[in-house]
Amino acid sequence: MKTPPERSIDPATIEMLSRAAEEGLTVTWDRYEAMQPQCGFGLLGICCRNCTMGPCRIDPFGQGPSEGICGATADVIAARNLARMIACGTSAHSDHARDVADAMLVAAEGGDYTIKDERKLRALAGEWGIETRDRSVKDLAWEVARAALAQFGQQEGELRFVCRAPQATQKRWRQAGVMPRGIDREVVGLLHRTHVGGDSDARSIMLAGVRTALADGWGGSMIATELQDILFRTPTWLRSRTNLGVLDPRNVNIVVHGHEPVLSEMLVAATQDPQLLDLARRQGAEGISLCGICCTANEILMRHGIPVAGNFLQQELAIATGAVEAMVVDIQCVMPSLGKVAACFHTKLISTSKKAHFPGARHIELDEAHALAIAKDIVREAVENFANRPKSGVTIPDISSPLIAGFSAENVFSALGGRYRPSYRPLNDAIISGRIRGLAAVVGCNNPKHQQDAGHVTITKELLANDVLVATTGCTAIADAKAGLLCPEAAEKYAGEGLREICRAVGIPPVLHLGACVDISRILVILSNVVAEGGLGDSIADLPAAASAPEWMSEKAVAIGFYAVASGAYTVLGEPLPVQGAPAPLKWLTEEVEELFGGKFAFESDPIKAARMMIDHIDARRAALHLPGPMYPAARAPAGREEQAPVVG
Ligand code: XCC
Ligand code: SF4
Repeated sequence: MKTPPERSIDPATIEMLSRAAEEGLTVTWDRYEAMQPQCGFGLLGICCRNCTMGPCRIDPFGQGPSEGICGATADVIAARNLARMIACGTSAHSDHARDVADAMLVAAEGGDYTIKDERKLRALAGEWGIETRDRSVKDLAWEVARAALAQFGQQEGELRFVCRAPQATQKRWRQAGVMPRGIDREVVGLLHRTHVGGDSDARSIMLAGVRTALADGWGGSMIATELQDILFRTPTWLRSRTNLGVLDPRNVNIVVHGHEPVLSEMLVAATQDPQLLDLARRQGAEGISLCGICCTANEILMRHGIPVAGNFLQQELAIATGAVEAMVVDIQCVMPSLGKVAACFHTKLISTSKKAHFPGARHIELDEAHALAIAKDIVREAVENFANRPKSGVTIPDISSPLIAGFSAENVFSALGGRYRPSYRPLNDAIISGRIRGLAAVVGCNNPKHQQDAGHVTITKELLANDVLVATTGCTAIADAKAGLLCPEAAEKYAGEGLREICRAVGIPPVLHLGACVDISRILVILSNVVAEGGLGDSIADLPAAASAPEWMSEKAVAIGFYAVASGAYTVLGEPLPVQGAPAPLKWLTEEVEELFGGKFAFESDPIKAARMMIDHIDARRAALHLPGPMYPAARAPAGREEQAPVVG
C-alpha cells in the first residue's frame, strides 16, 4: 500500500488520508490498489464488447487472436473505443450546455433566474445575427437561448462558433471534412460508426471523432461558457482560497460538487438568506459556509469568490473531515462511493439533477422554475443537520492557500492593454519580443495512477521557470491554487525573468484561472484573439503554444484533447490514450494528424519531460515564425525541483 505522501503532494490530502487509514475508511486510492493488476487488454485499448458474439480481445504479443470474431483488428477496436469516449465526453459537456440554455429560457420567461450580463447577451446576439435594437433583455435572451438550442439539432451547415476560429484553422477543418454540423448529429453519427460491422477504418473513425470533438470545444462547451456568463455574469478577477481548510468548524458547511452552476448559483443566494442564517445560529452555528469540489466549485469561485475545498480526489476526504453538513451534487465526476462515506459521518448527500441519482443520497431535484425555493430547502436540510455533528471527531486540516481567479477571454489582458481599451497587442508584443516565451494550457483531472497534483504542479512550475505563461481550468487549476501558483507572488518565486517582469507590471499571477473544464472554450477564444491580433502566424497551430493534461482520467478529457489537437495544439498527456495496443491509431494520433491540423498528441508521464517537450515545441514554433529566442534564455530551475520526485504508478 502506498503511503499518503506517495499518494499525493497536497498536505491537506496527506493529512486526511492518514486519518482515513486510521479509521479504516476506504477511499479511491484503496480501491485503485485493490484493482491491481488492471486488465492489460483494457489498458491497451484492445478489448471489445460492442456485440454479443464477443467479448473479444486481441493478443498484443501475437500469440492469440489477432482479430475479433467479426474480424475487427486491434486498430479498429481501439479506434472505436476511443470514438465512444469522445461521444460520451462531448455529450457530457453539451448536455450541460443544453441545461444552461433551458435555464436561460426560464430566465426569459421570468423565473428565479435573471440575465446578469446584458452586455454579453447583446454582443452574442449581434455575433449570431440576431436583431438587438429595441429588444427587451428577456425577449433577446429567449431568442438567443432558442438559437443556442438549435445548435444541438442542426442537420447541416456549420456550428455558429466555428467562425471564431482563425480562417486558416477553419480552412483545415473544411479540407479534412470535419467541420461540425450539429452537436447531437455528430455524437449520433460517431456512435453509429462504432456499431458492429460499422466503420472499420481506424483513420476514418478518428476523423469522425475529431468532428464530434470540435462540436464539443467550438459547440457544446463554448455554448455552456457563453450562456453561463450571460446568465450568471462574466467573471472578473477576484481573490479567494482553496483546500480543505476552507471548511469552517464553527459554521454549517455545505459543499457543492459536480459541474453545472445552475443550482449552485441559487445556493449562493440561499446561504445568505437571513432566515436561514438565523436558523443556523439557533442550531448553534455561527453561520453558513459554502464551498465546492471540482468544476461546480470553479464556476461559483469564478463569479462569486466562493472558496474551493478541493479537486476530484478530495471529494471523499472533504466528507471525512466530519465537518460537512451536506454535500450537494449535480452531474459528472461525482463518485458513487460518496453515499457510503457519508454514511460513516453525519453528512447528508443530496443529489439534485434529474440525470444523476446516487446510492445513499437524498434526492431534491432542481426545478429551474422554482430554483431559489429548492436551494433554500437544501440549505435548510444542511442547517438542521448541524445539530447532528458530533462534538468530537471533527478534523479539518488547517491548510488553505490564497488564490486569484476570474480570468476570461474578455478581461484577461484588459490590464495589459490599458483598462479602457482592452487589447491583445501587449500580450502579442510580449511573446514576439521573447519576454514571454510562449503560452501553455495545463488542464484536467486527478487520477490515482498518478501522485495527486504532482503532474499539474511540476509541469506548471517548469513552464513558469521557462517564461511560459500558463492558463488553467478544472482540477489542475485547483491543484495549482493549492500549491500557491495562482497568486501574483508566485511570479516572484517560480517565474523566469521575462514572465516575472510581465506579471509584476500587470499584477497578474503567472497562472491564469480560466474556470471550469467547459471554459477551456475560453482558451480557444483567447488563442484565436492572439492570432487575430497579428504577428504570430495565421492559425492556432502557428502559435508558440502547447497544451497538457498531466493527470486526466475522464471521457470529457478525451473529447477536449481531440478538439485541442484539431484546433492546432501540441497536446502532451500524462496518461496515454488507450490505443497503445493499436499501431494505426497510435501513429495517427501522435504523428499523422499533425499534417491535417497542425496539432498532435504526445504521451509522457514524467512531468518534467512533458514540460520540456512543450517548451521544445514552443521554441520550434518561435523559430518557424522567425521570432527571436527567449529574452532571458537561462531558465531557472523551478523551486521545488529538488523536492521528492513525483511518483507515477
Ligand atoms: Fe472532473 Fe471538471 Fe476532470 Fe476534474 S478536471 S475530474 S473531468 S472536475 Ni474537468
Ligand atoms: Fe467481437 Fe466484433 Fe463483436 Fe467487438 S464487434 S465484440 S470485436 S465480434
